[in-house]
Order: sequence, then structure tokens, then C-alpha cells
Amino acid sequence: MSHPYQFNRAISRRPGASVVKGLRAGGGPDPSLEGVLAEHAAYVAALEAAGLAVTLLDPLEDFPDAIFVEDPALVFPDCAILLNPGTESRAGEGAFLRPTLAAMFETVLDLPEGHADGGDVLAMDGAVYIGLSARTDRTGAEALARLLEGTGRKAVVAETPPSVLHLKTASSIVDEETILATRELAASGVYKGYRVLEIPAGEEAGANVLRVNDTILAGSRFPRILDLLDGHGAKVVCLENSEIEKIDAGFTCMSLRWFGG
Ligand code: CIR
Repeated sequence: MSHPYQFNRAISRRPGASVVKGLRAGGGPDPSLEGVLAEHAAYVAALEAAGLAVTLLDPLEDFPDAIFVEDPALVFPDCAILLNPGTESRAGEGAFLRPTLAAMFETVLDLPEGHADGGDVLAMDGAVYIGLSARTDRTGAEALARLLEGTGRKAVVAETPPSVLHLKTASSIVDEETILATRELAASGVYKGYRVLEIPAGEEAGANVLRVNDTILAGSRFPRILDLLDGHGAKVVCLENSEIEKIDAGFTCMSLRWFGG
């Protein structure tokens, strides 16, 4: 039986020196390059340990945020979709992913209008949730929903709290029935029908975790989230992300993951 977190392949991109100039919503200092490189390498190693064959792309110095490969594209076993990131400095990233996706997927679709970031897309088996945010506008979300419906998937467009960068900044897949979400997002009712684990107050910054097969990658400094994640059929692996989070990195955003041949 397949699960929304069963993967055997991934694409990630090595950070270049320009990564320290990555966007950050709250301002703040640059991360250290050495720190980002070390945290990224540990992340890729954790994906491999969880059973994924990772294709590691070369750095793109002209695009400081290009390590966040999840935002310009969306992948499923049967197709890839090139999105249109909702911030000017990231608009060109998709062109550099296209040849890789074309080599790995039989079908590569393009978002025909509007803006959408992959960070705003949470794909369960029963429905793909698309969050509206400062990066994903209604035109893009609805165009993406139509594309997904054309591939046989159900899509749900949902509001996200104004304080979050992306839908997945505030919610993550735990298992096929369970989603981890901030209290604010849970209260919106978007994940009706699922068991929602509400994040304890004060640990909202840890809401982005990554379920991959029998492993959940999570931030090491959120003890109450780690407790909540216990008992969901997965081993929780804590990763250090204190440098990478200075440019708003989560665990989902640094790879594209799918189950493929
Ligand atoms: C950005 O602002 O676009 C990057 N600095 C962070 C992107 C994080 N992406 C994600 O959570 N999907």
C-alpha cells in the first residue's frame, strides 16, 4: 500500500556561497556558509539513511534560495509540475530544474498562470492541500488545483494564517491519518477528517517536519513536538538547523521526493 510519505527518490541542490544571502522574512543575520553546508550535508545523509536515492544538483550562485528545490516544482510518481514561485528573485529557478525533471519524469506540466510555491502544497493521498500565502495567490492556487484535478487528484485550496511563510511552515504530514499543525492552522478546519496534532504554544517554529518512509526528520530544539511525534510508526531523527533556519529553511523545502522507477 502506498503512503503520502513513501519515497525512494529525491532531488536536492548543494548550497553555493550565495546561500548566505537567502531571503528571510524576519530580517536577522546571515547564516554561516560552513554551518549551512554542514546542515545541508547532514540533511541529505538523513534522506539517504531513510532509503532515498538522492540526485544532488550543482549550486546556482545567481539564486541564493535555489537550495529550496521544493518551491519551484511539485513531483508525484506519474508527473512533475513546474510552478511559478511568488517572489521575484526566485522566478528563474524553475528553468534550471526543468532538464532534470524532464529526464526523470514522463510528464512535466507547467503552471499556466498565477504564482504558487511548493512550500504551500501538502499532498495527502486523499487530497492535495494548496495554501494561499504571500507566495501563492488565488490565480496560481486555482490553476494548480485544475492541473492536479486533470491528473486525477482532488485539490483543496485553503487560507493560511498571515504570519506564516507557507502552508507547510505551519503543518506537516505525520502519517496517512495524521497531520501536525499549529493551533492557528488547526483551528481553520482545513484538515477536517484527519487527526490533527496541535503544536504546543511556543514551539510553532518547529511545525515543519519531514516524514520519509519510517523516519521523521525534525528540529532538535522542540522537545514537546518530539514527544507528540512519538508513537506514529516512525523513528524521529533530530537534525540541527540553526544556521539554515536563519533563511527560513524547513525540512520539506530542501528536497523534492517521490516514488519512482
Ligand atoms: C524563501 O524565502 O523563499 C527561502 N528563504 C525559504 C524557502 C523555504 N521554503 C519552504 O519552506 N518550502
